[in-house]
Amino acid sequence: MGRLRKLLIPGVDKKLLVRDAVKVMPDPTRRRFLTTGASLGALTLLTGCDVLDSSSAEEMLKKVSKFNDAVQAWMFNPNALAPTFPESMITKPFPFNGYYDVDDAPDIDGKEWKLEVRGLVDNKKSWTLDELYQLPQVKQVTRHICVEGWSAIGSWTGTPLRDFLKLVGADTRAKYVWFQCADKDGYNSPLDMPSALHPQTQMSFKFADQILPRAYGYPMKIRVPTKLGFKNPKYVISMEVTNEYKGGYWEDQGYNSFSGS
Ligand SMILES: Nc1nc2c(c(=O)[nH]1)N[C@H]1C(S)=C(S)[C@@H](COP(=O)(O)O)O[C@H]1N2
Ligand SMILES: [Mo]
Repeated sequence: MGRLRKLLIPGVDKKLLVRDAVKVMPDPTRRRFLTTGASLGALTLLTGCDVLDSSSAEEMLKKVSKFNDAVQAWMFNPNALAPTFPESMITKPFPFNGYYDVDDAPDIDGKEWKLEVRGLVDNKKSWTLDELYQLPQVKQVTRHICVEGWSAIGSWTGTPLRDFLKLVGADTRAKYVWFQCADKDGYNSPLDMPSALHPQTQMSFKFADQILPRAYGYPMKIRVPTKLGFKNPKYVISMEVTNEYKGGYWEDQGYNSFSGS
């Protein structure tokens, strides 16, 4: 009781909120939530509530206590679609996030940049940006959710990753697609193959109809709307199809690699 009272005052204690959410969750969901990381971001993903203020924290707890089979289906079904939104709901300005300030973000020359494709693929070629821009693209307005508990709606345009994997002859029975990025101290992230083949997972080249700005990952990011933000690598320089779990920047610091639907 003391804990709950502590939560309901303004200024939400995020750690306590996750603990309380776990407590009020119906049982099968609770076990699965715990095995997939039990993060504030996952709660945001599942309830649609941002919890940076106390009224939405209360709202979140209410929703969590009513979790049912539908929520579970969304959380554990690799084919479930992430919600899409009208363009009028796009968050402006869209936040930048990285483990450094925006001034230290990679400053990539698009003429020099190449995407290296390696591992279990028939065609181990490096792709120039011009070549990638020739591929068919689609636009999606989806919600980006950071593990820290904030979220924002944005519009990303690019090529479905599954189309690209098909084009390069990837062995889609492999376990992962592993991405490496250009950040100065490195950034990488493994994506499980079902999520890589998810129809909404995208190699994004544009944000809000403009060439992807430097802040958001120029020249290419991998947009995975069914996963938390840290599973959406920006400034990607290589992708490797592999059966080996190679770890990732945040995954190695204890964040659950599944982190999403
Ligand atoms: N290369 C790279 N990708 C990254 C990160 C990063 O630091 N470096 N941060 C991740 C995290 S935690 C988030 S929330 C999103 C932020 O994306 P945005 O700047 O487009 O909002 O990028 C993800 N991808
Ligand atoms: Mo994040």
